[in-house]
Amino acid sequence: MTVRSAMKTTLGLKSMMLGLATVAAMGLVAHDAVAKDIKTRIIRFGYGLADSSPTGKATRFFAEEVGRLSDGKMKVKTYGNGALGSDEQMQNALIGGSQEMTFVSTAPLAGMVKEFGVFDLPFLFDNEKVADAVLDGPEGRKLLDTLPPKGLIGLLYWENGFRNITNSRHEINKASDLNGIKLRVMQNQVALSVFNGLGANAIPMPFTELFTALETKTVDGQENPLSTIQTSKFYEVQPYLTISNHVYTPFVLLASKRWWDGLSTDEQAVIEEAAKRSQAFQRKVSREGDVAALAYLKEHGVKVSEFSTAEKEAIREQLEPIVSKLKQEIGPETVDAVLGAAQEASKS
Ligand code: TK8
Repeated sequence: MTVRSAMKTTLGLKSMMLGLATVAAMGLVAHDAVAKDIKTRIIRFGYGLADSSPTGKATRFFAEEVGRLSDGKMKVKTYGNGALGSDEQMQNALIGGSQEMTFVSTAPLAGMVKEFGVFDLPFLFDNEKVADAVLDGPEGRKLLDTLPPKGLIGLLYWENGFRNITNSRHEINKASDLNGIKLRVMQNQVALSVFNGLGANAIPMPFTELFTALETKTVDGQENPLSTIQTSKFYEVQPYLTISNHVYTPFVLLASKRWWDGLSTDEQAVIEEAAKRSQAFQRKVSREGDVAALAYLKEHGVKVSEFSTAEKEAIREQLEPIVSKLKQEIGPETVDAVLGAAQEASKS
């Protein structure tokens, strides 16, 4: 064998070895990637608001924190715009274990735990500071602790916010202007009773059906925080807005208990820490979003009116008999405890 051909043979052997090593390495990488993918825990997080809503942004913030805190081992996939269903449907999906996380308004939770209906009582909280103090305090925690037996983990509260009325019929400057208005309300008895008590024709409906119902005039109006009125585009079919701030609705950040119980303590700690870090961010963008939304709605031709302080006082009096009846249905101890905590927080 000449030197030249020997060299050729050696080179051939080397490139074959190199090829084999590359294939093996690729196999390892592929195996590792597959293994990593199997090891990566995927968390399906659905919600009803628009992706562009402040709370949509907060959900992505939460997802980033989970990825960071778990070194990529836990991945939150977010699905906004009601893609995974209404609040009620997602609550049931978590209970069944076919979805891992969501945030829902407390109103749909009242269908499972009647005490959550306390948050649909009008003028419960004077401002966000009072709301934060009550929700993050013992009374808020007591309500979250009612959820595990129902198959849900209530991690903590986010903010939906102070609700305002929109409609397509005429200006609403006082409660009596609600007479004959077909008003969509969230699906619980308290919201229904309050608006029927004010003279509206209250129609309970899932949030996912609301825009179409407004567009087709199946309902004349609805009530939601300003950033929702903007980002869910209700203003496109609702020329009249009344700043009423009649109810403060919390969101509850929920996890499926069936899923949660299968997590390691480290994984649970990641979710809890990410939830804590996202709460301050969510409340901040929620409040900034409401201020920006009011300017946006005015710029887009929405006619804005407002309930005066005297009108709000008159509404409180008008609703007094209904509220005292609802208090018995919700649970008088809970109502008194939450009211007491709100009065305490208002003093500081
Ligand atoms: C969004 C709902 C919404 C609520 C409603 O999923 O139903 O009107 O205010 O924010 O939870």
